[in-house]
Amino acid sequence: MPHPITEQLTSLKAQNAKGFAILLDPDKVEVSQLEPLVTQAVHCGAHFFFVGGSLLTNDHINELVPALKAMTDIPVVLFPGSVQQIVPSADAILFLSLISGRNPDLLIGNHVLAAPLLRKTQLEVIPTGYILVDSGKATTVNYISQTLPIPHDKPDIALCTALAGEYLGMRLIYMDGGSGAAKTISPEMVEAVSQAVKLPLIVGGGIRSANEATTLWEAGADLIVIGNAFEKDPDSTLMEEIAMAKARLVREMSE
Ligand code: 1GP
Repeated sequence: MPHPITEQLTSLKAQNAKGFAILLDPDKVEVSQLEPLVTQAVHCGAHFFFVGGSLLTNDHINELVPALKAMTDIPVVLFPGSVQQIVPSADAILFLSLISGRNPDLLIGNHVLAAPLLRKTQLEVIPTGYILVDSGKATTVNYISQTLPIPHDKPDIALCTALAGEYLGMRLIYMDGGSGAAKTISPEMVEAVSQAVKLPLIVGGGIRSANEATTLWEAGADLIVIGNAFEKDPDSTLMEEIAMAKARLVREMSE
């Protein structure tokens, strides 16, 4: 079976191309609001839509994903908080192992429940080492996962965790401060991980400006993920600023 999304992420890393994904929380985004967002995402060259949440209070995800797919060729990647968030019409699913935690359900239990459902779909399943990092306040994902995030100032723990994920056969590492994190993951930690592992590195949580995005890209993130900041201010110029910062950085790095 082909792995186009994994290949896209691998080539982002290989070419030092940098990218950004837009995280949509199906509880907060209505299908009727999608059109301007999709237009802006296409204009700004967003690489992916990530869809999901650690706690969903309705089943809007089942409408949101097909609606997105009907509007755009930007790949839609499930970022699931639970087995209920498997939507076959998406392009891929991050098969998240919460390797910073010690909750067996999030290391293997939910995966066993999801496996027979995934088998019936064409979704590209991407084994992802998911690492939560303390980023200033308790986030929903910390509470719902009942796990302890890695302390913000302990890059060595993140490095060893990511490396273990690579040795276990993960295809991606996703370092997350959690949605609405008070501060982003530190560039020191991102740099330590990016220098140790060969896998594409996704970084998210609390990114609110083009400067923060640039700092994380420079530290070694291949793809950054932004949810809250785009959600809170859909008419702002942030997405445009992020796209320009990315273009500037890629130009500087190639000179
Ligand atoms: C959360 O990484 C994502 O899982 C994005 O976080 O909503 O804070 O941008 P924000």
